[in-house]
Amino acid sequence: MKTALITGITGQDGSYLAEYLSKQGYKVYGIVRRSSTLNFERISHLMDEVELINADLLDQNSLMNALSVSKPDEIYNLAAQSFVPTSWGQPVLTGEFTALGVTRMLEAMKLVCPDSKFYQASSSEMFGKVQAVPQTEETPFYPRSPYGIAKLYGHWITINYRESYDLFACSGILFNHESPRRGLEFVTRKITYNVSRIKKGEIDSFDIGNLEAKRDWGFAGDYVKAMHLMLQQENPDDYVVSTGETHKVREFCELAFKAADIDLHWDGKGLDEVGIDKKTGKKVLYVNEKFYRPAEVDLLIGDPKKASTKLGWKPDCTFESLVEMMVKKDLER
Ligand code: NAP
Ligand code: F7E
Repeated sequence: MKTALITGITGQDGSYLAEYLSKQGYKVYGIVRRSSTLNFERISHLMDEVELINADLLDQNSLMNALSVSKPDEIYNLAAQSFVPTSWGQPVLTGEFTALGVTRMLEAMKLVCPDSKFYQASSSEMFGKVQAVPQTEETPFYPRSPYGIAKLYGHWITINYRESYDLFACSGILFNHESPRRGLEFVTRKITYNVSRIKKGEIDSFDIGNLEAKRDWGFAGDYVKAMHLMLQQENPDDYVVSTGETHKVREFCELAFKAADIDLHWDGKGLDEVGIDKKTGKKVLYVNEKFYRPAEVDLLIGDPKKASTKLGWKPDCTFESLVEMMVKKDLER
């Protein structure tokens, strides 16, 4: 039986990965940080299958202890401060978790279990103001937020430990991936959750930011399979994981309302733009400057060719079925 340790197991990806590895017959450990209220909603159905260890990315000894206890064949480093707007409000903390946290994990691995395999959760946010379209493993980076910059540090320190100490360390450059378990502050879940509340008559409308931003959105359940595949290869390497399609936030809104049987049309321009329910004439969506970012990433679209040819990975869930799945789950909630 193989053993895996997941940091960030209580997060969106951690929960899907734990489920997937457990189904593959792995013994799964996860690190969790202490909080005054339990935060295991996403893994509540897995509590008999995973073993949790208290540790924090800020605490080197706790990470070393987690590795000594679990003796993992594979380490998936998913823990991070992952919300981009928070990274402007808390740039130093974001650096501590999302950048230096990676070095702490790699140091712990080097000292405790150098023969383990390591996966680092890198991000398409590292491409930021994109230098090529579509983005590949060779595209130069130009991050646009403290989060993107912290991820870039995590990416390079992973490569550096691989080259310096011959560790089996891989970095997955994952483009946005979503699910019904996505945090409510991210745009996709914010939209599907609030559309479901409008449909149920709980609210009349909600506010949104930049409708023109374009993202390459996939399904988290597909993407965790790529993480696992990277650690099954003969040699460690870095891979872009994406769908190869891009869509505007505006399109996501239109499809989400449609999935709840509401036809949306737009009126006004820029900050005065509103989304209107065609049938009732009610204003259901307002653009609000508050959700604009100090520096935006306008366009992301990844080329998943390397992951497809070398890992044999491809996503199953389409953009349309992702939106429908998320709205359906929120309506059922
Ligand atoms: P998420 O839902 O925000 O989960 C983040 C996880 O990190 C949570 O389990 C959180 O624990 C944990 N964590 C945060 N700070 C920690 C600390 N100091 N010590 C220990 N654990 C800590 O993120 P996600 O969407 O699953 O993403 C997983 C990883 O992939 C992240 O590194 C993210 O930056 C990266 N990524 C995500 C995407 C995407 O589209 N989802 C794309 C590219 C890369 P609590 O529950 O205690 O807060
Ligand atoms: O924003 C625009 C916003 O917060 C997407 C993280 O998982 O993926 C995620 O980062 C876009 C941006 O995700 C609102 O301006 C408009 O252009 O859902 P998001 P993100 O910033 O792309 C990457 C790959 C990661 O690595 C990150 O960890 O949507 N947008 N209106 C809005 N965004 C939010 N949050 N809220 C709005 O109201």
